[in-house]
Amino acid sequence: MVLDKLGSTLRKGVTRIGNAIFLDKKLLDSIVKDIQKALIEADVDIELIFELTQKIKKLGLDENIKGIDKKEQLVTLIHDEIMNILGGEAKELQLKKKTKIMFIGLYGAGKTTNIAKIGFYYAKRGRKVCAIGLDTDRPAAMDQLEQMCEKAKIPCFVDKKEKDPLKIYESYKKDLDKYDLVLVDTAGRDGLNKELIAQIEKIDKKVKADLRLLVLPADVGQTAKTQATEFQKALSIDGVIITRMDGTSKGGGALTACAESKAPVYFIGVGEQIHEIETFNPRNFVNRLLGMGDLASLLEKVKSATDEKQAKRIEERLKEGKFTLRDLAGQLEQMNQLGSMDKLLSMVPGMGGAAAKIPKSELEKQEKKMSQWKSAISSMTEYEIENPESLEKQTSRIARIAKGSGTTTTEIRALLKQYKLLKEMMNMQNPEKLASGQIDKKMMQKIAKQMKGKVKF
Ligand SMILES: Nc1nc2c(ncn2[C@@H]2O[C@H](COP(=O)(O)OP(=O)(O)OP(=O)(O)O)[C@@H](O)[C@H]2O)c(=O)[nH]1
Ligand SMILES: [Mg+2]
Repeated sequence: MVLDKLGSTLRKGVTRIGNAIFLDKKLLDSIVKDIQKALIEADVDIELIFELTQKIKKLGLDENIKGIDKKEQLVTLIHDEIMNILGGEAKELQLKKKTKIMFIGLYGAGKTTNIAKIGFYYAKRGRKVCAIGLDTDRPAAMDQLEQMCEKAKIPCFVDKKEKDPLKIYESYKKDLDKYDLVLVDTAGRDGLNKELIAQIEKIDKKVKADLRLLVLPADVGQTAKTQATEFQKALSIDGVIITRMDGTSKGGGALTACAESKAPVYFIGVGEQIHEIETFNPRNFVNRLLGMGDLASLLEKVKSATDEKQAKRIEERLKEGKFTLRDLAGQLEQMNQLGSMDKLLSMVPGMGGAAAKIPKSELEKQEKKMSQWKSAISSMTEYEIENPESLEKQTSRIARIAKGSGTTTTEIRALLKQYKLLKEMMNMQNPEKLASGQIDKKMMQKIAKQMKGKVKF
């Protein structure tokens, strides 16, 4: 997927918001910092990033909004703001029954390739498409268009000898009338200069294109703003195709820059193959970046990851400095609802990073162990649950619990060991520090090591 780094950071941010027990300033700062870094890497304008993250912080720190409401509003804000900087609500490219599209852009932007891609795209959707080559500047331009159109299986009109694009057009005019979508290839330049403007205007006077689409490569990043604005001023373009989104991390910059210069992006190129083109719609794009079909299902996920009562309870427990097997069981329960071990780890502030380093097979093994531990806990007496230390060296009690829960004494001991470790962790941290995700590094390493199975249970 394009912009996958930005996507994974945003998904992580949203997940951390959903899973957070304490959504405080430190946690928020750390999420905002990650989002900022990812947006900078995607080459998004620093001012846009600043505005966006200020909004997240302002809402995040608003004392009047609490709990799940705040989580929902934050996720909605991130979703909507990213969608807005990508261009907001957008319409699909509207084609008339008969449409001529002229492709405009600098050298190597992707005009010729995208004529074939878009031709292929619309031909598949039932349009009668053809292409015409009017790039008489570059020697191999006609051959390239021919080859590309052959791949797309669309007819293509070229003249390898004629040097006047207007004459080429005139000679095929009657043929072109038979098609309902005509794609016009034009020559590029190193930069937008008077000569290119004059040439395009001259061709367009003849062709009378319904749409002029600017082709921009994604690797220009946010400088796309200058290009889009200049082309818009000089040639009144109707929209943009951003190509090579697959080969750069700067695509975010190109997309947001076009949105800023009010040039709608209609398509993005995501690979060299003929079918590797996608219609661009900011809403769908952001939904995909966030890893969800739509905002509603994203919010649903955030809601189901939130157990307000559980969070309150743990918060109180931590403040009291208490942590019993019941709390551990509660966490296991919540983890089971969420469905995976890494969620449990990310619920413990500061543990998200450790979870990411654990291989999946190991997590599955741990999940199985967790379910055994859960049945072990349910075979204990109230007193044992509240005071797990009382079980230490009590071989007969441990054997009873093992038997009652269909596990082994080794597993019960492992559970007690894990509990001790977690308790140690809780005790070592003051609650504020823990809430902000500042878990002692050594302790985190110790837990991560155990989870990795280096310490045998
Ligand atoms: N990876 C990748 N490569 C692309 C994409 N779109 C175009 N390209 C490549 O970009 C290069 C330039 O594309 P062209 O279509 O020749 O560009 P042009 O604008 O017609 O260039 P000129 O005719 O020289 O002005 C080619 O090697 C294409 O294969 C894309 O979406 N992804
Ligand atoms: Mg070309």
